[in-house]
Amino acid sequence: MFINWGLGEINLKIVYYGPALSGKTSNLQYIYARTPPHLRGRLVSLKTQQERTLLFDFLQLEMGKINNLKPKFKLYTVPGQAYYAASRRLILQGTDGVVFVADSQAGRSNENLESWYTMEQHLIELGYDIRTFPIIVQFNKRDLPHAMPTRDLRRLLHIAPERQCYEASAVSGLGVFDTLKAAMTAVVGQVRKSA
Ligand SMILES: Nc1nc2c(ncn2[C@@H]2O[C@H](COP(=O)(O)OP(=O)(O)OP(=O)(O)O)[C@@H](O)[C@H]2O)c(=O)[nH]1
Ligand SMILES: [Mg+2]
Repeated sequence: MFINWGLGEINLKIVYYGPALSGKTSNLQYIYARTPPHLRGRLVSLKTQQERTLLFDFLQLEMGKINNLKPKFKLYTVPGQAYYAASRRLILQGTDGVVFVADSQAGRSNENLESWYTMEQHLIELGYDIRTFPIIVQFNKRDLPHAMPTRDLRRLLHIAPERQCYEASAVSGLGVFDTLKAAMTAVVGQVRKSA
């Protein structure tokens, strides 16, 4: 979080994290396409020729005022491919919340699990208390025939029963804004608590 008192702005960072090809970039692309231009900046995507995220995607959104401060949400994605671990850790630095985008396909269990644990590891190393830190879980690719039942996904990732998870299909947009709203609410709630 960064407050610019001069401009009356509060900057909040949310990182979309998850395994390779789970749909992180697709979330940001859908949000960008469906947000009125005066509320959003450019979608910046640093990507490979094969449309894979190389470093990150970035999108800034503006919202109504909170306590007389105008919130600006900076949304980032991490690159999911295994060898970009250092970039993922770097991008998590200073974040106010995370959206974990899991791939619902049964064949992606190991990748989901590995990504979940390395995310927790990075957050702990960066000094976050993962028991209270806002982590919103999205089960993406619900439209695919081999999507696992959500209760199995919850069990796989050891997700506590009280944690709400969002089903999504990022290409069609199903659940994308529900996930985003939950993340924004959680992040703002956390800031209010610490203020
Ligand atoms: N059927 C289906 N395909 C999806 C969905 N979300 C994303 N995809 C597809 O999955 C592929 C990967 O999506 P991306 O959004 O680029 O995935 P990513 O998580 O950003 O991948 P990395 O940048 O490599 O980490 C693309 O071909 C998307 O069109 C979904 O909900 N359903
Ligand atoms: Mg990507």
